[in-house]
Amino acid sequence: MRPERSALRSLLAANRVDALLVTKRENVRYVTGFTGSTGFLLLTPSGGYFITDSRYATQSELEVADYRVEIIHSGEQLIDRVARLVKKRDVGRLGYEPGDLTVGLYQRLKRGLAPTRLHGVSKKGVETLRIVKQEGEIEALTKAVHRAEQAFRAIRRKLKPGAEERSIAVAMEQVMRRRGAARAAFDLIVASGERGALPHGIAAGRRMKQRDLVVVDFGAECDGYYSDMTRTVYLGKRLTGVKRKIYETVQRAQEAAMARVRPGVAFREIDRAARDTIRKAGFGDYFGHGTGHGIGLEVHEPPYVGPNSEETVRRGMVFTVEPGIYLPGVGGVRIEDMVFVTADGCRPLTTLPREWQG
Ligand SMILES: [Mn+2]
Repeated sequence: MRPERSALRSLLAANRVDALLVTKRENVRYVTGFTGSTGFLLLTPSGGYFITDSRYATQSELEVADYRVEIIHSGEQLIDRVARLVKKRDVGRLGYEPGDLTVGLYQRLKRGLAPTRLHGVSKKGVETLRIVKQEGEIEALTKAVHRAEQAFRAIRRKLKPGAEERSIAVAMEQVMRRRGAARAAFDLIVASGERGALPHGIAAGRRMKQRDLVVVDFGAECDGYYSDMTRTVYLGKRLTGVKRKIYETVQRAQEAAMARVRPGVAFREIDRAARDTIRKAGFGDYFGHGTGHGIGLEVHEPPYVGPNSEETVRRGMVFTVEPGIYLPGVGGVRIEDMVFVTADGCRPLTTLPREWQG
């Protein structure tokens, strides 16, 4: 699953740096395979160094095959070793990740490295490589989807009047872990009744009532990769009135967005397909978030499916399509699936039915 050496060299060239300090955990994992929490990668055109502390000495020997492992001494900081390694080499311009490196570490690095120039790599960072998934990554994502879906199926019949949101969330997480997921992907959302109008209403102590719409937003982590999906269930025999209207509108918005997905299409257009459907139904003011986001080693990562996105769909990308309508005092509906871009369209990774009966 590691990126090609040539792709990494191109990354350095595109940023016009002689070396790149990778500190963001997911990026370090993506490039090196290291699954621990503490470790920096100093990437150079010919390879580079993986710097960690003694707790990870054995693990890094096992996981990090392509880089020279440097273990810091006690009392030494990772960033000091980075500075020493950079000084030993001919680095005129060193790239760093401004979205991840703390101001404190940046200042310490700058002091230790003068006259090497530091260059923040944001738009052309390791994330640009992660955006198109490789086969092994699709396998991990699919596994994460299945574990989460198993959890939803297991609790589906427990969604009924009297059930407590938090108990449902706990039960779901338990199923995921028992089936082999490392953990839930995030604080699971079980938002019933008027709480459903909070797009990120983390499960609380509310008990569900007859005729509630219940938004369940859930996901699992498997082998470092995440899943993220949402189903909305109605606790009643017949869905009528405004609740029916918002449910069917969200369904149509999602279908319209998914139908637009194919290589070469602008993400803005996919967002517009969903947004127009909702606006034309009269609920434009009640859909405040983007239509979707990439997912992989992070729950939210590029590409973003929103009105301001400048990205274009490419084969091999994986992202969510998740329009929603949130009516204060009434409740919310969101339907979220993960799709994988094929040569001429997309294939959902999620398999749960999209009906309000669940
Ligand atoms: Mn999502």
